[in-house]
Amino acid sequence: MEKLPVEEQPTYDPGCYLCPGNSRAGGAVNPKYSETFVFDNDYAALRPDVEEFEIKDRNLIIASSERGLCRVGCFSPRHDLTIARMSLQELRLVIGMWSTQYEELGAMPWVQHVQVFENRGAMMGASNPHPHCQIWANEHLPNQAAREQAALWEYWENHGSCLLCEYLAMENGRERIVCENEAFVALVPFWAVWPFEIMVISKRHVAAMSELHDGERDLLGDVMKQVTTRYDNLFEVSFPYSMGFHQQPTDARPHPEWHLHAHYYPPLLRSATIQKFMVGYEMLGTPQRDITPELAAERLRQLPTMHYRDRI
Ligand code: H2U
Repeated sequence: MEKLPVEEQPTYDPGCYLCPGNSRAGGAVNPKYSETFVFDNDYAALRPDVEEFEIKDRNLIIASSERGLCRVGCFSPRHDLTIARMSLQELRLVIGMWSTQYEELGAMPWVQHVQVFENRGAMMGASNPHPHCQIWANEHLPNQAAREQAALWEYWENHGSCLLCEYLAMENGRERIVCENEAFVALVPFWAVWPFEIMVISKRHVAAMSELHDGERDLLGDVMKQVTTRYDNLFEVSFPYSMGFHQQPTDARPHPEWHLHAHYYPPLLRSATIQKFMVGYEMLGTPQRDITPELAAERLRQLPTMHYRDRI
């Protein structure tokens, strides 16, 4: 159980491109924001004005252009905070920002999918400890969303009910649940491949964050704080992960099959420095688990709900 020294961050870092009042690449200057702040990514991977093209070479080499928009969202003006260490009031603003972005980008006639995600920690490629997320809006569904869409739709067609509602009912009271509140459940899914992978699923059948009422938004903040606090407490380190929300496509069609959820994919396995690598057999064969989902859930469940850095 190696432990890392606590990495203290200043509340404001003059060299940080996300702190209020600081400059970013290309000369833009952040406003002196006091709550959340969203801007167009200065190195956007997707652009709205890309020229349309298609490549189809003997059905083996196939590609087409993709229009899109990339944004960055700051959770707080404070450089030193993380979701686990933010108050429920502060998290309410973050969830409001995600919901507004989903609605605003999704309302563009050509945008079919909005992906909100957070890379947390250098191990997951985050460029900066300042609490932030990315938001990508696409002209087409990306692969993961398309696979989920197909599975949810097939289940809906065959059973006349929602796959995730049924799954949640099956998991109720069982050993893969990590924590829950009145509106959300956090569990290690039966099919998890990352050691401490978690899925957060809304109890009510809603397809997007924008359908949540105020009380449910607060409960989303609560469950996210519970999950990330347990993560941090596991190895007493600011736990790295990539997480993101899956919400219904914004293609202006009804999606009764869709069910709002978030995936957390953390890389750590045994300590603050021992990480799970998806290599060898995983790359060439299939992913395999080091610990069972039930054991992972039990370990996370048994951790204190108070953040280790707040303990005296
Ligand atoms: P990540 O930490 O998940 O990499 O997100 C930060 C994003 O911020 C990243 O996509 C962008 C990078 O392109 N960025 C700017 O938009 N402006 C900057 O001045 C630096 C980084």
